[in-house]
Amino acid sequence: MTEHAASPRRGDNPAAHAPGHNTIAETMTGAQSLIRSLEAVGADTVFGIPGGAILPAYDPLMDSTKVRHILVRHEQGAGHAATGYAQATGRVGVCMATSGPGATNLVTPIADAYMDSVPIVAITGQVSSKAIGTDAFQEADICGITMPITKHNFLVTDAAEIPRVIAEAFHIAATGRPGPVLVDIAKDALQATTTFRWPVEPSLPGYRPVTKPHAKQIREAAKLLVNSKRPVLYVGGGVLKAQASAELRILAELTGAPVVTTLMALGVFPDSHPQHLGMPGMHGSVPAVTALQKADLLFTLGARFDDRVTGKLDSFAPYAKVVHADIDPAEIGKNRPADVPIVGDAREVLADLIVAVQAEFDAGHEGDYGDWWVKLNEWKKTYPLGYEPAPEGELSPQQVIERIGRLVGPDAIYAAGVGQHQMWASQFINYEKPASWLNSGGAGTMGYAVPAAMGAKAGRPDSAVWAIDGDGCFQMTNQELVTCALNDIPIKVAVINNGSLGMVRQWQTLFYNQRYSHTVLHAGPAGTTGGSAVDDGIEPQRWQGTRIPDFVMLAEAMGCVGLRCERPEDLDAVIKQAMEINDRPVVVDFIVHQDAMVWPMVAAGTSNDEIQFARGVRPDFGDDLD
Ligand SMILES: Cc1ncc(C[n+]2csc(CCOP(=O)(O)OP(=O)(O)O)c2C)c(N)n1
Repeated sequence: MTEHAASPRRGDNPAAHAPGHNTIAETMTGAQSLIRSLEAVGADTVFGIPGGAILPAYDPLMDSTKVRHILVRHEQGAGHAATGYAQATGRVGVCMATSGPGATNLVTPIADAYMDSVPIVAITGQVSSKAIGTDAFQEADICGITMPITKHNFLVTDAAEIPRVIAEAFHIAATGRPGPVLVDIAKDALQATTTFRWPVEPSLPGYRPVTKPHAKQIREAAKLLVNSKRPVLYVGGGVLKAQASAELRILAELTGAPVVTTLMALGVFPDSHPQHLGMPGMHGSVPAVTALQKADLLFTLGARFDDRVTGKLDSFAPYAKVVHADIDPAEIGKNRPADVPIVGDAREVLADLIVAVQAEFDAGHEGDYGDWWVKLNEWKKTYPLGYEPAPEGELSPQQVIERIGRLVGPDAIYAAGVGQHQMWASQFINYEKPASWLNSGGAGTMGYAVPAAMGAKAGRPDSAVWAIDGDGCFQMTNQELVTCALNDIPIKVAVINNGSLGMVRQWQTLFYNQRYSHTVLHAGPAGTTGGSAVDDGIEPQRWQGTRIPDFVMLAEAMGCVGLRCERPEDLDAVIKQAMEINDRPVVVDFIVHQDAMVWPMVAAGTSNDEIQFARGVRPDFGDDLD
């Protein structure tokens, strides 16, 4: 894996990776041409499962010394692994599947990557070109199906097109706003004899993402920033993807403005930095949420005013002017009008802003955020993130996650599932570095964590990779631990086992009168699975001793080490034990109490002003800034 070029990074022209730029023209099959093209663009890892239509491609894949194929257990795992690989490495992730059900199993991870702007290329086999449209065996119109969830997709029926399409697919995935690209190749195109030519000239008329921001807009933005009294740098995943954390830090420290990082941006600005207010949004910190509400300027960088951040849109940040910088012009003004729109790559935007702000300073215009910081520091002090201790003798899920973060440290990669554990992992682990936090933010895909962690570990084998998963999520994709065990991908999985679909249960507690309809996960004796109308206190006892599945046994059956931790006094020792095992994947079943809730919270559809610090506790800000 080390002796060949890495996969293309964002902005690269993949065709330029051809060795020495000497033109190659060799006769071979379309399938061989596909593998040669993947080698030429620098793809080093492909996650996939073969089947009839893609089978011709698997034959030359066997001989490739440059492309490592990892045989997953489910195509969904291949897709999330490609995403995790891409998020952890900054390179394009690749997954491969056969036609029909193989391809449709990729739909969820493709949609997921689309929502989170992750660059992946999905390659699918298609039935022979003459059979397309005949309802042939294992035929699915995967281009039609993925049209709205891919940045672009290709149907290839002519073998000669394969090198150009692969080069274009990688280029489109990685440049501009990154995203998933699907390449569907008919079986007869893979089998045909063709000429592999490289390098190829991508032919993408009309595709020219604007990366360089407009100088006038940059000057306007800098002026607004130095003239504002209550600015917030509202930072989203675009800054992470542009690999612009160094520039962000320079701008933040130059201006002294407070920073909030969204769920997709955690790690791009160190959590420990004194100017960091935390994460905004439904489960964001009180200082971050409130700072946006009270701000007079939202300085928005690579963020998209997602509804989980804005709460009720028409009451979001009512006093703020908006600077909105994004690589995708379609995002600007989509949810909130921008006073200063800036289209460009976040790294270039930030670099230009640093110069423009410095010019304002040199002209004697410096922002004074002193009064603002008095307020912000007061909120930070009064409303820190915290949690209620668990009942005596029980493990609190927040404490488990916090201790993992402390003991494992900021050099590791953490991948979360979706639910309460995801929010606690965003709140109680300190992210100090980019690409250390992977999660499914836009789609909220349960089952993301294990395969994404697998992909991250395959891409960065020297980093410790922990999946923080819920017991519900884990039951969706845990089979990829078999893949990990067989392919020397020793990830760690912390199952935060509260015996329920915790986040849904939390909403039932708060909004459905504690009627726990179908959120109890454990299968009790004599068919007590499914709906439990009220929490009568009987279910949890029945559940004791009837662990179905038993995650420790399940882990062992999949070739992993399975550990269990049930008592607070064992917590650190069990985490350390897991950290020391590096020859196999490890699963730790943390049995935590089931009634913990995620706070702070802005209930869906309500205003961010309604934020609750804890259940029924509204912060008191006074009204001096209103
Ligand atoms: C594929 C999918 N199905 C359903 C949901 C809805 N959902 C969101 S969170 C959640 C519960 C997750 O439970 P678990 O994995 O145990 O995590 P916890 O909330 O208990 O930490 C569910 C069902 C989803 N996000 N994704």
